[in-house]
Amino acid sequence: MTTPHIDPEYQASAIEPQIQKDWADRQVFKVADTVTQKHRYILSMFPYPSGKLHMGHVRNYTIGDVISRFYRLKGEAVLQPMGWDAFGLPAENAAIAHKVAPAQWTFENIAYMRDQLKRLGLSVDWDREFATCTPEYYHWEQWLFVQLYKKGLIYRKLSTVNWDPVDQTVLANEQVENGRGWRSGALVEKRDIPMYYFRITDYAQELLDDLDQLQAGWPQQVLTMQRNWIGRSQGMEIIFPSADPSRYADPITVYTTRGDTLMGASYVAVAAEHPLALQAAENNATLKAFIEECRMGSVAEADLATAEKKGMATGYFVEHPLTGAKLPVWIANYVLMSYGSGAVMAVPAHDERDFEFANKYQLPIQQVIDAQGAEDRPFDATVWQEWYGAKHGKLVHSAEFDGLDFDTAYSAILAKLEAKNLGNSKVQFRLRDWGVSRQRYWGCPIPMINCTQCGQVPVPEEQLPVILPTDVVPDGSGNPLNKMPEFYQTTCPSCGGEARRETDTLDTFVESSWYYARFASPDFQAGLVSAEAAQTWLPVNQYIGGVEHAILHLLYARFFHKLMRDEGVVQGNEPFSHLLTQGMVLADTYYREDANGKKTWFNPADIELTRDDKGRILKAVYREDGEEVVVGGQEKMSKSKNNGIDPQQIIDLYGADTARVFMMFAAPPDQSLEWSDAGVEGANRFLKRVWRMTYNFLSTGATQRDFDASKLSPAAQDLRRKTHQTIEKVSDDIERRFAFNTSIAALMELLNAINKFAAKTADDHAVSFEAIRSLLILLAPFAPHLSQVLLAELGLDLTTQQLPQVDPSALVSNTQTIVVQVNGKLRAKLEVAVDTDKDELIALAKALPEVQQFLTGATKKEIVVPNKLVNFVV
Ligand code: ANZ
Ligand code: ZN
Repeated sequence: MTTPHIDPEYQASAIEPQIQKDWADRQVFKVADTVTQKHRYILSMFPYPSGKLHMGHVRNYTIGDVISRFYRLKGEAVLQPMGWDAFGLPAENAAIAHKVAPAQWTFENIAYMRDQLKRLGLSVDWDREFATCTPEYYHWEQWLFVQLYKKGLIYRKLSTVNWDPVDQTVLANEQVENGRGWRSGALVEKRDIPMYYFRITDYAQELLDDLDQLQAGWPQQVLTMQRNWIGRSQGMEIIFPSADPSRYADPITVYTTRGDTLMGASYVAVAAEHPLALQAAENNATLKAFIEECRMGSVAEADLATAEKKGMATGYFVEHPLTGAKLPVWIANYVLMSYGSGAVMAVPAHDERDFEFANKYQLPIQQVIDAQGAEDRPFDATVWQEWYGAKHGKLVHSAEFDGLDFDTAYSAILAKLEAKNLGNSKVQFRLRDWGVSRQRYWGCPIPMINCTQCGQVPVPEEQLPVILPTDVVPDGSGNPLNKMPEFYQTTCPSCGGEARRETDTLDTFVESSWYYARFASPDFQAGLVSAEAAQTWLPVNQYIGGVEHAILHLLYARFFHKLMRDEGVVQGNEPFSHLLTQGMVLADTYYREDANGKKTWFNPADIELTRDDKGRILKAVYREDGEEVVVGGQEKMSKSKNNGIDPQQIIDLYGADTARVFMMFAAPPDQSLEWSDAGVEGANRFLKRVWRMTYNFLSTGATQRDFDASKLSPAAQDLRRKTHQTIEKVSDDIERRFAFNTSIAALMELLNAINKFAAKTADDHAVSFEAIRSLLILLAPFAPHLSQVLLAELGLDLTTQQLPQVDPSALVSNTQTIVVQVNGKLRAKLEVAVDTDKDELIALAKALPEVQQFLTGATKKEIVVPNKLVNFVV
């Protein structure tokens, strides 16, 4: 016996800091900007430095780390970086609340959270860390902005914002509460101010088409969300000439996907901002008031769809392009200025919104599509959808087009319109250009200069970056940059005259749209990313993050990749070849309700539970006052339900390895994970048992040694088989389907098998060694600290280990089951060695008591199918 020099008991707090220091000292996770060996880029969405880590972070970064460590074990060079999405509103809010500069607040948070991340034991190349709020980073964002502006891919136009008249500041949508400013409580007004826009619509078709390239690597659900957001629609533009050109010369163009219903158009509706509406309102105070009312309302599409339909006649008329009939033009609140041409041909019989509107204002409703079999029923407003159906069908009441089906009618009507120059085929996208100006301080300065002579002039490249002053404490009353002449006073690069620097900053989505590229060469001084580094590391092989970013962030990052590609900075069409969207982390909720129905939420950490023997909660008590609380069920961890569990507490109590194993074991990564104290304890127990088992093995003094696999005892062969089955399963589970939970379950089984195996001979110990070594290496992606310590005791350095290889011969089972029948009826089963000969099988079968009782008479025939069955015919 020998005494190992590790503790007999697993002490995470004693080993984790030591191992983390070792990784840092030896720079184990450092990779170069360019490598030639097989390599892989694994990226978890970088965090906003909000103050401290939450469980969602821990899950996200553990998933990325398990994948990174797995591929490192496969011998690949893995880039796993970490940084900070460091601009944004919370820093300004903190500044207002605590009178501390956003920069200081941000960097303090970063320091704290970096420490927390390091304590999770992530295999990150920390030399690549950056924060997006540093000039070294946003320099290149500004550079790209200038290039795109010069190319016409960025433009400036007026747009409507929420204006707080007391604070004299622009409010983000989430800062407006019930129509009032969140800080001042003043009634919010709408204002039109100039803003910069990225022409993302120029890329709409490509953003849609390239989703096909992601088919294999992205969740279907995310691809669908992207597709819907881009919203390609195939339709036609139809021109309705003015019926009275002396009053209004321009025709009205509408966009429709239902050209087949043209003969049922009974009025035309325009948006409140449509030029014709504005002209009609010039001498009409009621119309003017109505337009103003529409402008004040919500601009969210979802609200518009459900809002009560409202409208007013303009007094203008247009001509139907085919019949020449006079149709009235109405202003309607359900028509968006920002979609199509801001005008629709209304077909009340076949469009629900038009129908509601026509009923309300007594406008004609004309059926033009046949709804099978329902024609002769009288019209009934309450069942109109059933009556007409919104679907395609044969045309009726449509003159020459009667009887045609959708496709033929559509083409025939389009052809006729085209011949008259009153229509054309048209593709429309729901996607809008991306407005990026924010009237905020804590963001990347927009590199533009406003000159009264020359207009908008981009900052010359050699003057970049435009540096954001960092010693500023905003007080909530407008953008402080507007009060800093030292920032905004400048000269025009074009005429040399006095000019004013743009004080708006960029939407923080811009920083997160290209950070993945910067990580490939974070110190590169001559551009966004070096060509060689981009060539090596891009695209990201595996991106991991929350599904809440499934639309905007991913769309903007895909857009930026294409912009950078067209700028010659990166290659390829897409930034992320594979995407994993992690599920939410849920926890129990506890509350009390007062007489007014107001709920107070209690943190699970402050609740004492009494359970029955099946683990069901009998009673939940708030520790502070010993009184009961109501158990509210599992919900997403959030501030509003006060059910967040602080990862730090778990790490302090059990160690990072336990937290990691629990998270990976409790649920597949893309599904919700229910927090459970019992689960955490279970994970911890498992690691303790691994430690104990290894300790006991070390105590025997056995070491690695070769053995002849064919000469092992059956029990030793069984353990070998289990070992190699586990290697095969875990490798496959991780690589092919990210099934971390079943991988850990397999490792638990292997541990049991090792514990059950009573090693006696030197060969037995060698088989145990192989099993333990395999277990520890396979466990390393999940519990890297524990694995490294225990492997070191076995004389192995985890950081240079490779994934164990499956020995196919070890997988072959050396025994098998033989079915024993009497007169074709199953009577018993035999466990025998493979290829046991015929006579021995008969003898063994006959000896079985279950068989013997049927073999009383003479046996007529003995049938043996080798390796399968024995049948006695009596
Ligand atoms: C006539 C019609 C008849 C329509 C019918 C629908 C059903 P998607 O598929 O989303 O592109 N539309 C066009 N521009 C609009 C705007 N600015 N604001 C509100 N609605 C607008 O939808 C296209 C349909 O949305 C168009 O087809 C138009 O109504 C409406 F039985 O035209 B349809
Ligand atoms: Zn000028």
